[in-house]
Amino acid sequence: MKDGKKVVITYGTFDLFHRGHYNILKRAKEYGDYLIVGVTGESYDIGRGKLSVHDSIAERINNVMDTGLVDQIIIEEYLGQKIRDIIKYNVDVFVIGDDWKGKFDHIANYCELVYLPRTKDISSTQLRNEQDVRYDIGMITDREDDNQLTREASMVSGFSLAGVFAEDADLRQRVSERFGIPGVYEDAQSLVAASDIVFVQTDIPDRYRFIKTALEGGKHVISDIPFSLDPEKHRELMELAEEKKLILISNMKFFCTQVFAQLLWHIHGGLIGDIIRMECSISKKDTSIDYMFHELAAMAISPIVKFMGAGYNDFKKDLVKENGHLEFAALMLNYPKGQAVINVGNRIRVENKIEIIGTLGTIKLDGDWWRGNNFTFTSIDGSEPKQYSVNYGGNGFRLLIRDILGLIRNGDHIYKLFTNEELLTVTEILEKIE
Ligand code: C2G
Repeated sequence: MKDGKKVVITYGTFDLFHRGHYNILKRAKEYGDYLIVGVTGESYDIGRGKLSVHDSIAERINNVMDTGLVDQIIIEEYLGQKIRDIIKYNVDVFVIGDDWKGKFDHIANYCELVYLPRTKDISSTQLRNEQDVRYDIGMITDREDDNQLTREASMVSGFSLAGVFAEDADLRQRVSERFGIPGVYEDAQSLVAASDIVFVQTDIPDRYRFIKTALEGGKHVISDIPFSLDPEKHRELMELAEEKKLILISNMKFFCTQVFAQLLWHIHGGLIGDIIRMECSISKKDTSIDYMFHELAAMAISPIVKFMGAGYNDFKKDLVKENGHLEFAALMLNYPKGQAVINVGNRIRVENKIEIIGTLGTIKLDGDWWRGNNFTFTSIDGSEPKQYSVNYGGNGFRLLIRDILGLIRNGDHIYKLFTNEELLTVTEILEKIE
């Protein structure tokens, strides 16, 4: 395609298509004869932290097409694709809004570069904020070191921070000031009343009662795991959430990642065959708190239960204690067809990893596997190992919030990717450790 025509290209998400989008397409077209528009793909947007896109890619493409200004649509799938597109489509002019001024200057090495002024007083973000029902998240905490809620909040539109409650009055004040959380509440009930979703971030012994308070107050709950060390209490919370049709979701961001979805597909889709052995290891240094051990263990047992199920035949453990404190545990679960090994180190270092050996291939996640950034698949057919990686930015809390908003908007309360039944199995295994 060229035939003496001057080719112009521009890019965008074009969510909730508005006059700002129309204007830039119209002015872009004036720079040439043939207009190509790169519409961002969903993975690409997630990768660059745009998690709140409303319209599907099909809707966004249709809206761009309906302007009648566009000659060709392409999908932008990865960072850096623009240069390849400019060469591939023999582009003469690259046009983009001046909100990107300075960021794309290197494009001038490949074609003419034009920054056009943005249309004032309109944006997709503003439209999303006007359209979306907002949900308030309140935090019940007993620590001030972890700021995942406020840090990640701004990445997903549709929710805001309701406030904070901590039993220690000084602490709640400090957390509010330090992280800019607006409301400070003097009791858990008032915080619950002011929230739509309650994030329980306390040590294990306090979780059960705070989760219960939130559910009894009719609010959705996010909590670190385990919810309780007592499976009966876990069950009680689960039943309460079910009865009230409320979301009770674990703060296991791993299950919200694309990497996890791909793993699930490989494993449950039979691509690695039957699992012969799965090993999951985790350790953190400087964890002086005793129940941190159970927290780490719960994290490491969760993927085992997810991929291998609850149907194990027997359980073995090997524990190392120092002055009565659990420092290391190797847990072994024998399944009818395979074996799972879980290594948990508290202060004692074990290499963080997940390794899944199947009859047809092996999957490995090295390092901080719970972040769900990458894995390697090696087939027994001798072909080159395949690397899968996805970057989403942040620690994943934004992905969890996105999934919760999805559930709420669909009028659903069950998180199918990791259910509370599955987590109950994890709690039951934890109970066997000591
Ligand atoms: N735009 C505009 N005026 C507005 C809003 C947006 O001129 N009020 C322009 C933007 O500057 C951009 C285009 O419309 O050139 C599409 O905007 P978005 O959908 O917000 O896309 P964006 O995130 O800017 O993606 O690879 C993607 C591109 O880098 C741009």
